Amino acid sequence: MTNKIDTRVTTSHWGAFRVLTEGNRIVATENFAADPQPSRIPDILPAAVHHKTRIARPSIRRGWLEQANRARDRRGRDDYLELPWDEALDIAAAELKRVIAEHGNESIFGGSYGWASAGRFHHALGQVHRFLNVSGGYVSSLASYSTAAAQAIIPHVFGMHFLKLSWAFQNSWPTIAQNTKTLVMFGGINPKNSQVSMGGVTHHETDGWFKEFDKRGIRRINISPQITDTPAGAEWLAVIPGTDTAMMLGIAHALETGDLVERQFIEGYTTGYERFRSYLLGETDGIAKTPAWAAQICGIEANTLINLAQTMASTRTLITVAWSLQRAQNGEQTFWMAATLAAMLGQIGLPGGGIGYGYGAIGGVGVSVKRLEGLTFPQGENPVSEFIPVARIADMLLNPGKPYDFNGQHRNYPDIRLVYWCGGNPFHHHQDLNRLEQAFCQPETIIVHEPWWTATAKRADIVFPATTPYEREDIGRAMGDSYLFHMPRLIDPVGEARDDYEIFNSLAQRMGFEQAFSEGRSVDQWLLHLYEEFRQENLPEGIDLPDYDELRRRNWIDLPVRGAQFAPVPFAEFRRDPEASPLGTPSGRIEIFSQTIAQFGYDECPGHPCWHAPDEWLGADLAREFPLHLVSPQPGDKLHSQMECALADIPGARPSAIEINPADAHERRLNDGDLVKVFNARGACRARAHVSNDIRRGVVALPTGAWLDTCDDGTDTQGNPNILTRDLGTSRIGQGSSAHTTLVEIVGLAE
Ligand SMILES: Nc1nc2c(c(=O)[nH]1)N[C@H]1C(S)=C(S)[C@@H](COP(=O)(O)OP(=O)(O)OC[C@H]3O[C@@H](n4cnc5c(=O)[nH]c(N)nc54)[C@H](O)[C@@H]3O)O[C@H]1N2
Ligand SMILES: Nc1nc2c(c(=O)[nH]1)N[C@H]1C(S)=C(S)[C@@H](COP(=O)(O)OP(=O)(O)OC[C@H]3O[C@@H](n4cnc5c(=O)[nH]c(N)nc54)[C@H](O)[C@@H]3O)O[C@H]1N2
Ligand SMILES: [Mo]
Repeated sequence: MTNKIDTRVTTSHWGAFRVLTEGNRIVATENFAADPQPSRIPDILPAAVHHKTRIARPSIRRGWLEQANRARDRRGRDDYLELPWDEALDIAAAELKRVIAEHGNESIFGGSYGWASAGRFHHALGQVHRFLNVSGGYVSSLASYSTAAAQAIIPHVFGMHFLKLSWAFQNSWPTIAQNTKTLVMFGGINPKNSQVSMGGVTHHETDGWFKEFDKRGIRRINISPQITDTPAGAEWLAVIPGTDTAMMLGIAHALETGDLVERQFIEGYTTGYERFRSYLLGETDGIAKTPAWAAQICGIEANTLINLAQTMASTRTLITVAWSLQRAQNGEQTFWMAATLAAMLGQIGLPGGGIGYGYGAIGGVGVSVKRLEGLTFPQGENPVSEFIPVARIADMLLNPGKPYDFNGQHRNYPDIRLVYWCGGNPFHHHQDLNRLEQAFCQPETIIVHEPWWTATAKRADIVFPATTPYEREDIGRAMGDSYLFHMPRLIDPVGEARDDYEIFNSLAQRMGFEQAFSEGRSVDQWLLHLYEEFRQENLPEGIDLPDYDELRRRNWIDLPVRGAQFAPVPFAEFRRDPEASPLGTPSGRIEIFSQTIAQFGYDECPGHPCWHAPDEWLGADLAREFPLHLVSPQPGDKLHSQMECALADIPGARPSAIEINPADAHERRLNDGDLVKVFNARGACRARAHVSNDIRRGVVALPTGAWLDTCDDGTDTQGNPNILTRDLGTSRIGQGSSAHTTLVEIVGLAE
């Protein structure tokens, strides 16, 4: 050990940064020089990596090991025995073999949702999926918590995968700056969120682009319950949460009746407008979706909606929708209705016009970077075809065999005996955590790999301590980013932590399929192999990458894949010639009416976008008992629940702050900084009141990310909103998370 300070650059979901190490400790981090607006998330990293909540050794839950029925209901309340690696691996391998022999691989849930860490080889999800695939397969999960509803609806409307649309069919920031005159942002565009991107974002550009929009006089309209959802200077329409579809219908009505609809676009590029129009005008249900009708639902005045319709029709307008809007009941309709509104304006396919989803949600959206494929740890094929829509985890565990509908399919939940989680934190990310708690009592065995004692690790039977990216070597690269990183091993593993790869390799050895899992390669050999493959694949593209040793020496390289030529105007070819470049929908056009969806026969959707009042919103009967709408956005100071332990140590930082309007605070005799209890029929958590005019009356915002920690009466002491949220699918179309459809009440607590 020396006292010399070493510095190397690494990357992460929140971008690149320089790490200062002293011997085996990370002592500080510094900005990456080329990043115009570096994230502050790395500030907490030194404390988090060496935190006392790191899992030191393999641990097995006492009740699971010692009791005949495995004391399944003691999960979360049991203590752990620390075992030597070999013993713990023997036990885990024997248990996996037993479950496979007795119940088959279709009784193992390996969906294992989560963001894990950046790094192409050590990506925890790729590791667990490959391992379970070679073991004979597993029940997987489909889509993501982020965009499950969008992933179901967008293919019906635009005929392509939502992720393809997100990456390759969006106006780039420069195109917007040069062409857009009105930027209408449902849910805002928040630089707090574009701090991160899956795998990394090296240049944080969002704030910079908004300064540019301001300079160019682009009108910016933030439609959101929180003014802070868009950089300062935008107009704010403080919409009632869950009502954007109604608001869009009101605008659509003003377009239709004001003769502002681009009929040529509707006729040449869309199908089903007439069916939708009948609904819009109230011919089908007797309710005309007028601006006045919309106003009493969404809380924005009718005149404002009419003016907005006129502005949108008379200027180059880009409508953007935040992902959060589809993490709500019938979130599919919001995304579909936004597309319909854009189609009515007829600017889809024009530079800076049309529709865009997820700007600001993550850093990679809107950048002009060629998206390179490759550099992924191969996962192999899953011999088990069974899956669940990702957010239906508690439903699945609680209801084996029970039927449910999903995107036109009738399905049944599988009977799960063993859950394997690696790289995610369901006791942070899932809704209605009291219900998940019950669900987690069902399986015979739960295995988790984690660096930290998260709420999920504390509910597992077998816990393997995993390394963080700073304790292993990897290669970093992300979609929408031009950089390629060598991620050096900066310190030795903390405690007895091992890489996920090594853990799986040891299990595979004990289970008799080591060769199939590792292909005989060490970590170093895999890195070299994956890199060389990537290098060869890119040669014909004219991208000449240095060899691996040279990449290691240079630490990072900026690839020549950034520039306007890599960001064509979305739907321009379709607009030029819809016959020659049809969309992938049944009609080849944008489907405002979808026969496919109509045939599902779901009463929540007749086949065109429509408004249904959600079960929980400010206009619901339930609002008499629970009069505040809870939104639970992503935290600005970290990524989800990652490294929360370091933030929670800051005096006064926990429980988390809940933003509340002064009028709502006054009614409850609350002052800024007061300790409060947030509750509804599902559960309760503590929080600290942050009284602010930045949030609409009747709405409160509590970010995600606190580590669930319940006291004796079941109240979470840290401020995790998911003890309050509802665990019902968005609709039968997408079955996504509907976290934002939640009503609560707040009372002050004595300290
Ligand atoms: N109420 C509400 N809930 C939400 C949302 C919301 O808007 N509102 N948003 C949802 C969304 S969009 C998402 S994406 C989810 C996010 O939910 P998650 O993705 O589950 O959240 P993370 O905290 O990123 O969890 C990753 C876990 O992996 C661990 N980890 C990191 N690196 C490694 C590694 O190398 N190996 C192993 N084995 N583990 C590692 C981390 O310590 C962490 O515990 O939350 C969802 N939940
Ligand atoms: N710093 C940081 N950045 C992140 C993440 C993180 O954990 N930390 N997570 C990343 C991930 S996994 C994802 S999926 C994205 C998520 O990106 P988004 O889904 O876009 O972001 P959220 O922060 O969940 O929500 C954005 C805003 O939507 C508003 N909102 C909520 N409900 C409604 C509504 O009904 N109508 C309207 N108009 N507005 C509403 C809320 O005020 C909220 O602040 O963020 C990514 N970026
Ligand atoms: Mo997400």
